[in-house]
Amino acid sequence: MAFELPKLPYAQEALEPHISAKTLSFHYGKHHAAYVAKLNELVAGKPGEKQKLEEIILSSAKEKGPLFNNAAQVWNHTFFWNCLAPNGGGAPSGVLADKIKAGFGSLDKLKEELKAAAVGQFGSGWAWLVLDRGQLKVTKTPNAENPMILDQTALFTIDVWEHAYYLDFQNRRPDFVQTVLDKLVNWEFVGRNLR
Ligand code: MN3
Repeated sequence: MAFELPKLPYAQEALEPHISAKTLSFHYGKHHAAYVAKLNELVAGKPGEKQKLEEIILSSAKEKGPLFNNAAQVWNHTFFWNCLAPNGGGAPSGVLADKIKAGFGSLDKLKEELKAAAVGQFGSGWAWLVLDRGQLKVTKTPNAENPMILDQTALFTIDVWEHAYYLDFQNRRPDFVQTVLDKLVNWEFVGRNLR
């Protein structure tokens, strides 16, 4: 197997009561795993087998076909799991805190922008905090698209595909997003992505 499903950085029940073990068992154990399996199928016997995930994403970004979609979804989900932590939330510190204050005025303002992006993404996709030419920005992307293909550095993301929240929140995407922002963000990981 060229690509492997990375281990979750915490136990499947570790994000409860906010995100259930049942959601993670499907979202990580089925959806994320399926993207890895499909990617392996697509690169079998091809140059992609020996490429890095990032190389595949960048080289297939123009067509946005199955190879891009599965490779990018593998990357996006691995990144998303790392953006969350049991006992997450709270406030960032250090350089990240300074940059948030300079760029958005306050952490609350940043959270408002992230929520608006996440709720405003029509259909499936992702909301992001990115570094774009030295500036923090909030963005959103449809389907599997991500900041890498726009020459931006991803700092944080929220998956807003329905499979991310439907078992726990049903149609209430805004409540899911608010819960992630208030209770689960791993600000330490987000800050590390600045470097
Ligand atoms: Mn997902």
